[in-house]
Formats: sequence, structure tokens, C-alpha cells
Amino acid sequence: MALYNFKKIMVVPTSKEFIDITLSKTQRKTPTVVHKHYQIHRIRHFYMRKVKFTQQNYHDRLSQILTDFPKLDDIHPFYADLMNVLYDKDHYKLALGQINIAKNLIDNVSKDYVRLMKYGDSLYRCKQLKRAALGRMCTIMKRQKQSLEYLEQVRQHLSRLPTIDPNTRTLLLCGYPNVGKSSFINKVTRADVEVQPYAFTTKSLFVGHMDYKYLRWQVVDTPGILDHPLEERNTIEMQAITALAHLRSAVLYVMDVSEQCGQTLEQQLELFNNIRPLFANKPLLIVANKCDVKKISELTEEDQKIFADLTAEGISVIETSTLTEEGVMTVKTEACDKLLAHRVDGKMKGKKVHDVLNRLHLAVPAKRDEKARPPFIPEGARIGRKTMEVDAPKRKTERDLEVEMGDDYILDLQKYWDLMNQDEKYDVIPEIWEGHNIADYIDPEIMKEELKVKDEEMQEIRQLAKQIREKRKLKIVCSKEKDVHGPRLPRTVKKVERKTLEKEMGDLGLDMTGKDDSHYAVNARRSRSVGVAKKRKREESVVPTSRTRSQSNSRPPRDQSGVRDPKMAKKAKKLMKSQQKDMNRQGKKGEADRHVFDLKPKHLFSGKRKSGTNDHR
Ligand SMILES: Nc1nc2c(ncn2[C@@H]2O[C@H](COP(=O)(O)OP(=O)(O)OP(=O)(O)O)[C@@H](O)[C@H]2O)c(=O)[nH]1
Ligand SMILES: [Mg+2]
Repeated sequence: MALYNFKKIMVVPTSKEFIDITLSKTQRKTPTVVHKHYQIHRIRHFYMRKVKFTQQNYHDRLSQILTDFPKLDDIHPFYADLMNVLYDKDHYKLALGQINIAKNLIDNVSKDYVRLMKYGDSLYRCKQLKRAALGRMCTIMKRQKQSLEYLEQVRQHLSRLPTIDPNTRTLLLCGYPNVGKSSFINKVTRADVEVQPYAFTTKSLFVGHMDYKYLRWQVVDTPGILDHPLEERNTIEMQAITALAHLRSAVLYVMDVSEQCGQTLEQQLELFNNIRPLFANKPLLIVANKCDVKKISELTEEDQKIFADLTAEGISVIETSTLTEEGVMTVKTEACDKLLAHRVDGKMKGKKVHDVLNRLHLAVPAKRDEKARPPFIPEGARIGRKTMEVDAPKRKTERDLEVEMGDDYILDLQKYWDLMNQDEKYDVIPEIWEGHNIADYIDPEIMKEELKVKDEEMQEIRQLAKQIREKRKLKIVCSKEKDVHGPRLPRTVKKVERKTLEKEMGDLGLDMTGKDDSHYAVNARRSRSVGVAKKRKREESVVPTSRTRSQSNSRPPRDQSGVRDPKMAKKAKKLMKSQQKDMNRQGKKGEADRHVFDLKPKHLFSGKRKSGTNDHR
């Protein structure tokens, strides 16, 4: 059986849209420029391509429609019948058949005209043939107007059909209109079917799902049915009949005990007997609804007898009220249980059951003797459990301490050290190097001396820094006094001569003799030597190029790369020139140069207007 997804059928365009889409696609996707002076086979090919392209587009689109729409012979009989009821089988098949014919006709038209075009001897002829071919294809499509419209409607309706699985566990609600079927499905599932106090509120099938015994069940709500012969039933009723006929389900026949639905109990029984053949081989339950208004026991004897007879036949009757929810769950569980038992029965009669039963083995362990064997809990575990129960004061964690002390907290892990002598926790640890204790070799006097010397040096440095700072300030003030033009922009760092620097620093009292190895002297030397080397290199290079630095010097120019010798280079140049000749004639730089079309006034671009139409096709 083919798998169809009714929700994913592509939209069927109207015939006009169809033509528009295809023709504009042809125009967009095939070349548009052709000239008289082209060779004839090129012109023929140009127009043939257009015809073939259009045909292929029509063909693809129509085939898509044909494969998308379900074939009535391929789908489940329930859906086939439902579609027959809703869309009329003949009409549906005819529409699809028409589409198929149109597809073949278009293929033939294209084939014929492509053949004719082989004899087209001028651009004009070929163009006329193309026009005729496309025109005929469009006429064929225009004739499909009604079929396409009908199929689009069917598509829209199909996509909104409820997804009913015909093979799964199903409860089916049926009965006269207005008896409370929709109210019942709303109670047992999460479906939200409209409930109104008039007949035929529900006009199509609805489905809801529920869980019972860890299984998924679907509940189908049907439109109400009236009591008349099958031939007189309308589309709404026929949907219910189709569901009853094809779904392997448990049937819940809903009756209105209070007779508020407008039908007497006798009439309801008559309908029941009328459609009874449809219940054959299905678990059946009678739901006596609206018992909050009237109970069965409050009925007249005659009416009570109706239910008594049914019970006598072995059909269970359950009183319910969807208003007070009385009996609703009983109906649900009983119907589900019955259907499950029925399905198991059906499977037991099948062929597969033996294979399954052979694989099943049910173990029933027997008692060994009368000796009591209580569970054994080891002593350790018992004690452990006891200690867990005692609530000893909680140990203080470092986190607690931190919260408690706030900013004064210092992480001290030394207190947790596990030593023989607890007093030694905070002792200083000796540093041992090559077997000697370093502390033994430190002279406390030396440390003191060193500190003193360091201190004096620092004093001197500080003094010097202070002087330098003052001098700087002085210089700034001096320069500001000289400045008559107002604030100046900051300048880049000015180079200071070594001599000037040494003189200035010497004035400040710094010893500046013998500084050839000092940092600034070395730096100055190095930078100069590097600069000179660079300069010399550039002067030496033969060809001054304006290339960027990122480009390698070793790469040869493009017109020399890959050329073996001057002879080859000469030949390459010649070839290049002859290639360019055509382009030069057209005033173009190369193949990729922009093409400027003839500049025509706008009205010449806007399509043909001869026979009084603006439609450029
Ligand atoms: N008192 C009472 N009224 C009920 C009960 N169940 C349904 N009704 C009312 O009966 C009317 C019809 O209910 P629906 O659930 O729409 O009946 P239906 O069988 O789905 O009707 P159709 O869709 O027209 O076939 C509504 O006004 C409900 O409020 C019930 O248990 N007790
Ligand atoms: Mg309803």
C-alpha cells in the first residue's frame, strides 16, 4: 500500500497561475538574446530549448500533482470510502484523468513542434513555431481550469481531515443527533468538539486520544445519524456510516434516556436495529446518556422493557451523564476491556499465534519448604545506620568561619595538620640545602648591614629622581613662557642627541663618563647600522618596483611566469593580441566586459500592442 501524506500535498495552482508560472520561468531560465545573423542551427536550438523547457516544466508539475494525490485503489478502504463520500469517486478520478491526459497532450505538442522546427529556415519561422507550440500548451492548460480548481479544493479539505489510524484500538461513538456524543468525547479525551443544544452540531468526523492500561486509544466522534434508508443518507451521515463500516473498533451507541434530543426511545431503538448489521463482529455497548435528567428506573414500563430486552440479548447498557460524569469512566474501561479481549481473541484465531506461544514461557516458582528466611542485615551496617541517626553537633567548616569573621578571616590550613605533638603545628620549618640547615649560615649582623646600605642607596636614587622631576617641571614652565600662540598639539618624541643627554644628566650630578656600554649608547648604535643596511639593499636592487611589501620579490611578473624562453614569450604575446582583436572591434576590454544594449525608447520595450492588448505575451 502506498504511503500518502494528506497534509503535504503541494498547492494546486489555478490554470491561469499555472500558465503564468511556467511561461515566466521559461523566460527567466532560458537564454533571451538571439540574432538573425546567427547560424540557423543555433537559432533552431535556441527556440527548441524554449519549447522543451516549457514542456518539461508542465510535465514535472502535472506529474507532481498526479503522484501527490492518493490513488483510491491504493489507500485503506476506510479512506477510499470516505473520499468517495466527500468528493465523489467518479469526479475525483475524472479530474486526475484529465490532468494525465493534459500532460500527455503537452508532451506530444512539444514533440511535434520540435520536429517541425528542424525544418525552420529562418529566425522568423522558428519563432512562429515556438509561439504556436507554447500557445497550444497554454490552451491545453486553460481547458484544465475546472479540474485544477476542483483538485485544489479537495487538497484543502484533505489536509484538514482528522488523522485516524484504521488499524489501531478505536472507540467509535454513534447515535442520533443531539444525544451527547461530542460531550462524551470531550470528557474522555482532550479533544475539543463543539457541543450545542441543537441537532447536527458535528458535521464531520473528529478524533481524540486517551490512555488506558499504558496503551494509546483513539476515540472517534461521528455526526448524528437519522433513521432512513441508506440511499437517502446525506454526506454528513454517510461519514458516520463509513467509519462504522470500516474501522475495527468498539462501538458505543449513545441513547438519550431523557428524550431531550427530540427522538423517543423507540425511535432510537429502531435506528439501532436498522444499523445493527454494521455492528457485527464488534464489541458493542449502549450508553444511556443524560441520566441526571431521567434515570432508567424512572421510565415507563414499556421504555424500561427496551433496555431489559437489550440486556437480555447480552448487550451491556450503562447509564451515564456527561454533565455529572457519572458512569463515563465505567463506559471507558468496559469498552476498552471488551475491545482488548476481542482483539486478543481475533489474534488467537490467526496463524501467527503458534509462533508466539512457542516462544512464551511462564515461570511459576513453587515454595521449597516451610523454613522462614528473614532478610539478613550485617551488624556493621546496623551500627552505621544508628550513628547516622544521632544528631551530633555539626563541625564548623572553613566556610562557616569565613562568614562569621568577615574581613578578618585568613585561610589557615595548618591547624588541621595531624602531628604527634600538637604544639609543633606552627613551628618554623627549617630549609635544608645539600644537607645543611640554611639558618645556620646566616649572620644576623650581615643582614642588618645590607639593609642599611640598601637604604642609603635608595635615598640617593630618590634624591636624584626628585631633581629630575623638578628640572622637567622647570623646562615645561620655560617652554610655556616662550609660547605666545596658545596651546600646542602634542608632538611626537623628539630625538635627543647622546651628547646633549650626557651633558644634561652630568649637570644634574650623574656620572656620565665611560658609558659606551650603557643601554642608550648600544641602542643608538644598533638602530643606525640596521637602517644603513636596509638602504644599501634597496639601492642595489635592479628593478625599482612599486609592489606592496607583502608580495614576494622572488615572484616573476605575470607576463613572464611559465614562459620558457624569449621565443615562447613572443609567441604568447602574439596569441594574446590576436585573441583580443574581436573584443577590440566591439570596443570591449575582454569577454567579461559589460554589454550595453541598444538604447531604445521605453515604449519599444513594453511588449506588443498591435491587437489592442497590453499583455506582452
Ligand atoms: N442534562 C444533560 N445534558 C447533556 C448531557 N450530555 C449532553 N447534554 C446536552 O445535550 C446537548 C447536545 O450535546 P452534544 O454533545 O452536542 O450532542 P451530539 O450527539 O454530539 O450532537 P450532534 O453533534 O448534533 O450529533 C448539549 O446541549 C449538551 O449540553 C448529559 O449527560 N446531561
Ligand atoms: Mg456532536
